[in-house]
Amino acid sequence: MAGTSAPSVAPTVGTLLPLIGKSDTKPTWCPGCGDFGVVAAVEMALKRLKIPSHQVVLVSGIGCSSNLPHFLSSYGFHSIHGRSLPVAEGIRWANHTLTVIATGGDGDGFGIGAGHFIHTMRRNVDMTYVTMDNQIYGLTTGQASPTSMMGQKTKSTPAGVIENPIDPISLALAAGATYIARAFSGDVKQMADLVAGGIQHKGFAFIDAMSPCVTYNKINTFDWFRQRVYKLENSGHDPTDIVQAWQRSLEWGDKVPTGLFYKADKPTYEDLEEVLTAGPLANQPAGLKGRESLLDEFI
Ligand SMILES: Cc1ncc(C[n+]2csc(CCOP(=O)(O)OP(=O)(O)O)c2C)c(N)n1
Ligand code: SF4
Ligand SMILES: [Mg+2]
Repeated sequence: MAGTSAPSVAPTVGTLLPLIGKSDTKPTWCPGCGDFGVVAAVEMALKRLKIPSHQVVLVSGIGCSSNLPHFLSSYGFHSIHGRSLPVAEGIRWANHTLTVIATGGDGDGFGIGAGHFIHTMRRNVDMTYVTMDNQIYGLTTGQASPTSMMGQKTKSTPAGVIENPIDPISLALAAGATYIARAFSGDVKQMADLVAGGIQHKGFAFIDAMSPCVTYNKINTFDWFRQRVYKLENSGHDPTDIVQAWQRSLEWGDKVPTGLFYKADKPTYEDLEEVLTAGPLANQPAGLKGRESLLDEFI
């Protein structure tokens, strides 16, 4: 797993602790897959913030994109399909001094994991979630996902998708995420800025990274996005105004906004959970009286 290999980055002066770098495991993604841009952006963001790699945990579900934690030198947890967020929340609550980043695909996060997505946002858990949204199930070879566009012909929809797609940005606004952004794998610098902003944000940060699947989605390609994307930061958008954020979130088609839609400062789950005021749970005494006999019984 990612955490077992030595980071390829030299320690920085001042921290004396290794920063994140590539692991010894090389990505098996198809050449040209958008996910290469996402792993590069996550690495850039963490390096820029100088967070030592042993304080970072990358958590994923299942999918091509969910292989990401293997490729960086932090701790990692490759969980099960749709469950990256509950696992990441558990890690955060066990030790809320760690930088926890959940990653995964659109199927993972907005299909099977949709319930977790909503509840993690309404709790405003202080963590970052980066979805690699290719609008398709890549790993299982090209079925429609919750973000596939109406009419798209896929392996599971030979006559075209007849369901309305989920808009992750509007969903995040409705559910209470406090940092909501869209990035594009064709602009790694902007994505790194947005991921770094999300990590620094106090609260649940969601970055929907449009990350084309070059093998199974022949519609939402790099060119499709390049012809449509424009940056919110260059358009007078005020991310503190939720009404403006709602209006921008409805734009999808001829124009696709990228950047920060919304940001708000609100108490986090960790702020409000009284038990955590005594420090990370991992450092608190377990307080299990008679645990020796319990262990005797089970070990
Ligand atoms: C409980 C469960 N249901 C279904 C699957 C099969 N499965 C694996 S990955 C996947 C979808 C992957 O799509 P996405 O999350 O968008 O990731 P991508 O491969 O596109 O990056 C599915 C349905 C599974 N592994 N576990
Ligand atoms: S199938 Fe698609 S999502 Fe999976 S690695 Fe290949 S290009 Fe990427
Ligand atoms: Mg996908």
